[in-house]
Amino acid sequence: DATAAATGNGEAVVHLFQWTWDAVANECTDFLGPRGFGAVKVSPPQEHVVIPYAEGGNHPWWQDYQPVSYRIDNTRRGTAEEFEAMVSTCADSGVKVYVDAVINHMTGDGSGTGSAGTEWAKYDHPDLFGDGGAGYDRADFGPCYEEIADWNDKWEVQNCQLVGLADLDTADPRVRAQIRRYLNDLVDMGVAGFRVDAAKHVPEEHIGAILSDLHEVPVFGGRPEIYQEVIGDQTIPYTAYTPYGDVTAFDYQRDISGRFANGDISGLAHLPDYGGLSDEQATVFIDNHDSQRYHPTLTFKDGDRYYLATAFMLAHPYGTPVVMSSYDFGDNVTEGPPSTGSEPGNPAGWITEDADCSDSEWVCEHRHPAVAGMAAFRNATGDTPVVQRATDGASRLAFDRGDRGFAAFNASGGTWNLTADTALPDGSYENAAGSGTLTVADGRVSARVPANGAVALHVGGTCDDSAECGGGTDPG
Ligand code: ARE
Ligand code: CA
Repeated sequence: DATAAATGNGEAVVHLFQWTWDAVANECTDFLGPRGFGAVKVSPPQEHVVIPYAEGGNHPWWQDYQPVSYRIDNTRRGTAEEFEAMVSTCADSGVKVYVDAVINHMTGDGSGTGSAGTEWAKYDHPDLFGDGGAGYDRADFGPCYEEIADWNDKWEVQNCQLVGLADLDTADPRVRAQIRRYLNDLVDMGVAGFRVDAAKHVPEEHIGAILSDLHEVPVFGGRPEIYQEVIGDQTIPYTAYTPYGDVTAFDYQRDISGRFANGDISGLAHLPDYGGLSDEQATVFIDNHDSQRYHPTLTFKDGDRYYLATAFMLAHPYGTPVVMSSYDFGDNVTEGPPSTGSEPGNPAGWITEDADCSDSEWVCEHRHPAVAGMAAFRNATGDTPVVQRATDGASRLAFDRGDRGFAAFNASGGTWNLTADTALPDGSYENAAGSGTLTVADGRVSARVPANGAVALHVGGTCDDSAECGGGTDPG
């Protein structure tokens, strides 16, 4: 594929939520690698609780977030062999695998048998690596054994229990060593990064200690990429965690998704450091697997406007972008986390079958025509600065990315007939955020930007004289 040859793989991440390892591997080969996406974030790979579900025998997605052990040999998404094959297949396509690392806690109340067959109780996880050599017992949890009650009390938020999940004593060197062993085992398999789940609930200096000597990533080299899930507030700011890796910019998520939902985007050429997070420190996203259920400002259910926001995220240099890729969970939206067994309308089978983007249950936001070409745009534009070129009312915005790219966003219901200056070299360019060809002549571009759509042109996306533009691209 010419696109891959032209651009290589960059920083854009796709979260293939709940996809099986086999399906992720196929997507790396068929789509993510060739399109220049740099990484895929996968669901937590460790052994998890098995929660009986409503009729139909299905299980809720959130059982993944209750570790029983650090074995990866049997989760809802596949075997250890399939996991390792996925990591190497993705690397062959230049795509890094990022793991969702659940390190703050283990299971909730009760007891049972985990997905790989390990017996567990809330404060008893006797066999962490499947070799009988290490376990957690009550002394490895705490110091608080109650649920977080006062969210304005930093000590409670970090040491008590998030939704009743047994909170690990991450001050304890033995606990740190077990977590580090889990992460390093993954790195040794080729895992190149981690989303640290519930990082806000682990004291920041403990995160620093746990991550301090992670192994070098095979194939790609360097330390694993880290992004920490922190929903910052006055009690615990995002910036508490910046010494240890990137941090999820929920303030960006709320602002950008809200503005695209409201058609209020003309001021977005230059973005603030959301929550105090610099461009280099922020992980950005339009929605994630929690927000799309609990606070759904803008999701795939909103159609074109959602994809427009995602294209904007990929076109604008602020932060490291994560594209959400979902399964259709119907009308199942709640105001807060669901209680056990309370999620109706999540049909059996959806979250364990291999994903296939021709199957409507897997939404595959990352393959949408407004999104699919935008990793290549991001790769082509690199760190070049944003130069605003046009606005029209509150809902329309166009900017250059240095002399590497030009993009226009139209969050209104009518076509935007736009003529603007651009530093992009004269020539004919494929629209990376839609279809068709646009011409830059005498330093100006004219475009009909569709209602609730975008155009995005970049160097390397130039139409070859002989080739039909709209299919492939000419790397020359
Ligand atoms: C489930 C049941 C619970 C039950 C528990 C234990 O739903 O009723 O008590 O199990 O038996 C996911 C689900 C949870 C689920 C959990 C474990 O969302 O419903 O609990 O898995 O199976 C806070 C945290 C943030 C967290 C969000 C959800 O700070 O870290 O809450 N997000 C991550 C993941 C989740 C995951 C977990 C953490 C746990 O992304 O998917 O939970 O591993 C304000 C605060 C925020 C707070 C937010 C909650 O904004 O500032 O800090 O986020 O409200 O909306
Ligand atoms: Ca904790």
